[in-house]
Amino acid sequence: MGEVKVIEINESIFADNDSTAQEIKLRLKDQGTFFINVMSAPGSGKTTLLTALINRLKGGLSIGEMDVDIKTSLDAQRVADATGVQSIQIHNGGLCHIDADMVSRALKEYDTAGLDLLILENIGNLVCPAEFDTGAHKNIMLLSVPEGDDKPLKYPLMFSVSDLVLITKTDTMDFFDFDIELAKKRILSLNPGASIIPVSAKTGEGLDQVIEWINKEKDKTLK
Ligand SMILES: Nc1nc2c(ncn2[C@@H]2O[C@H](COP(=O)(O)OP(=O)(O)O)[C@@H](O)[C@H]2O)c(=O)[nH]1
Ligand SMILES: [Mg+2]
Repeated sequence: MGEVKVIEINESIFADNDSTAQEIKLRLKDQGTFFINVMSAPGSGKTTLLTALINRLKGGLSIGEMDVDIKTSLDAQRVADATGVQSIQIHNGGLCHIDADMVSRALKEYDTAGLDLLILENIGNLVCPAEFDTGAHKNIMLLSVPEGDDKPLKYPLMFSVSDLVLITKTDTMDFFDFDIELAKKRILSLNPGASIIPVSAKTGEGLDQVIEWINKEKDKTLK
């Protein structure tokens, strides 16, 4: 079992989140690291999907992962064990978000030099994480089929700040009244520029498209 480093990061005392976020974006861009922030409600499939994506991407890219949770190192350990990439666990002192200053402090203890791709699995929550720029170049969110197609109406900010919305667990579509066209319409009415990809970590549906999106956005960001 790989050993996972745990970093305790408590609430930021700095109000100026956006300038810290800009510094992170520039610093990582300068060193050639594309940084993505992955958000969703608990249980919508972040760790499972990231593990599947990292296993497909790691042949061509050097990848690092950071997991934020209130307690346990379970997710970082799952990713490290299933992919072999370096994964660290951030404990954020019980908050429902992670902000740019907290990311910046975590990055002081995580040597990201040489990484092509850095992935942040944010804390499971559809409200707080959307309010804080983490310094990631792009935001990705997951909406799983069992959560329902009304979530864009209930949590509009999360859908508005996400560059890519993944509709996950599409293999369960037959068991839920999830109208995918209505979900897409609701997402696009909040965020006309969003990319939307239906995926299933179970069947592999959509994974190639997600990888294509990541590679394209990485090249655009780092050029
Ligand atoms: N049917 C199905 N279940 C999934 C899929 N992805 C994840 N799950 C299950 O959903 C649960 C939560 O997944 P997890 O990756 O821990 O979600 P997280 O809390 O967002 O990181 C687990 O029981 C997974 O096995 C999927 O594509 N299809
Ligand atoms: Mg998880």
